[in-house]
Amino acid sequence: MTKMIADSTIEQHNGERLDTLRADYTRLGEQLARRGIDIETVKDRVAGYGVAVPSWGVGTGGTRFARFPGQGEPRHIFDKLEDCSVIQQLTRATPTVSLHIPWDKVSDVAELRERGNALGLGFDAMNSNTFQDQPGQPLSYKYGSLSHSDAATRSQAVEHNIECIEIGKQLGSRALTVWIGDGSNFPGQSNFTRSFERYLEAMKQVYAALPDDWRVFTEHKMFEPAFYSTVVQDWGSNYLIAKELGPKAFCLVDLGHHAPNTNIEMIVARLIQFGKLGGFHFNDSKYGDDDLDTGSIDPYRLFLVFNELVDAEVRNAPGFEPAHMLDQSHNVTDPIESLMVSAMEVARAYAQALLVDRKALAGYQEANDALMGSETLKVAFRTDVEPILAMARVESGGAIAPVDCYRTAGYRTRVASERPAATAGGGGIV
Ligand code: LRH
Ligand code: MN
Ligand code: MN
Repeated sequence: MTKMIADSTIEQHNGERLDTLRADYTRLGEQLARRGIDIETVKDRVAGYGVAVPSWGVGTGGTRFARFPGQGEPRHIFDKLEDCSVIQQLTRATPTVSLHIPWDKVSDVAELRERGNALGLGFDAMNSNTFQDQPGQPLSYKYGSLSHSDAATRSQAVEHNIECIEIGKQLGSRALTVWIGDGSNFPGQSNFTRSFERYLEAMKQVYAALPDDWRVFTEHKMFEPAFYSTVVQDWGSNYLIAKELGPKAFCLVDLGHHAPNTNIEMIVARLIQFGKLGGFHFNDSKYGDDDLDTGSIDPYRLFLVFNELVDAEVRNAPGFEPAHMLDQSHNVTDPIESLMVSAMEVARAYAQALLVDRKALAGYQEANDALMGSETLKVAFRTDVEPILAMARVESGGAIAPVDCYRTAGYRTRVASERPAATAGGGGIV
């Protein structure tokens, strides 16, 4: 296997920290035992947890207004895979990559698959892109794609999605995520019903091209780039789509795609209850689709989402198999560091949710004891589970403190000397 960070660097890093970690882990184990929780069981479940890295997240500068390229930015999909493998090597929490076509230019699929294998990475959901025009594209998406008023433009968008499935099939992916920017900026610009009918008709063609063991995830987003109406704007429309399309269609919840204060964990619960939760794009936000690092603004909300997921997991909710992916991109950090931190934040939320005393919680809910219901969640959320996460990482070859280890390894400086500086440019809607 090709390793971007030398094993010796990780071993030395861990060696310097292992005694302290063992002491912290033992102490936490004792505390949890008093609460009737076996720390080893929690650690094993955390060790088995994985979240996919978005290929578009390893480049810097995906804001709407400007790009400020960082040092050693990936030049192409192979560089991106190497960056993703660093994230996986150090955190052991990101075994797969989610590609975005045609941002990821794939000319030789077999070579890409091989490279992924060599780096120890698999391929998660494929993402299509009909929210931008590409150079040389015959028909424009300026006025929409899968819901466009023009049948030929809709067909072009359908064909693109089918092409993404074809590439994904060869890579070992088993899902397609479809997000469209279709919508309108003026009342009267488009007919809500006709647009949605056209979208559904087009998506039925995409659905028909899915292999038997594939799923399609449709992703809703309240607004942007359209500012008056959006065709797939919320989980209600998304649920209708998944219902209309059939059993292989599910809803994807991107945490940044809701109005501020929306109760996202409740949306998650509803989708689970009706068997239509497909997966997540984890990120965080303060205002809109900010694509900030996961858990950087509201870690409690992330925990509450995971609380619903663990609730479904422990009661074996039928058809419950959500895909977990990150979706973030911004300007001010090294993206490898940000993605590592985000991956650890989702694993942390999972670990904390595993600590919830569900029996006690159910009792308080039955008894209408609101305060103790809330406290039961808070006790789990307040627990510092870092020793569990770190121990799970060390035991699978990762680093105790991935960001420190990454900095010591000097990876960014090394690739900066191999990869020519990217030029600054305009932003895009991502
Ligand atoms: C849209 C979105 C969607 C895209 C990605 C780049 O805002 O969340 O998932 O594919 O950003
Ligand atoms: Mn997204
Ligand atoms: Mn988004």
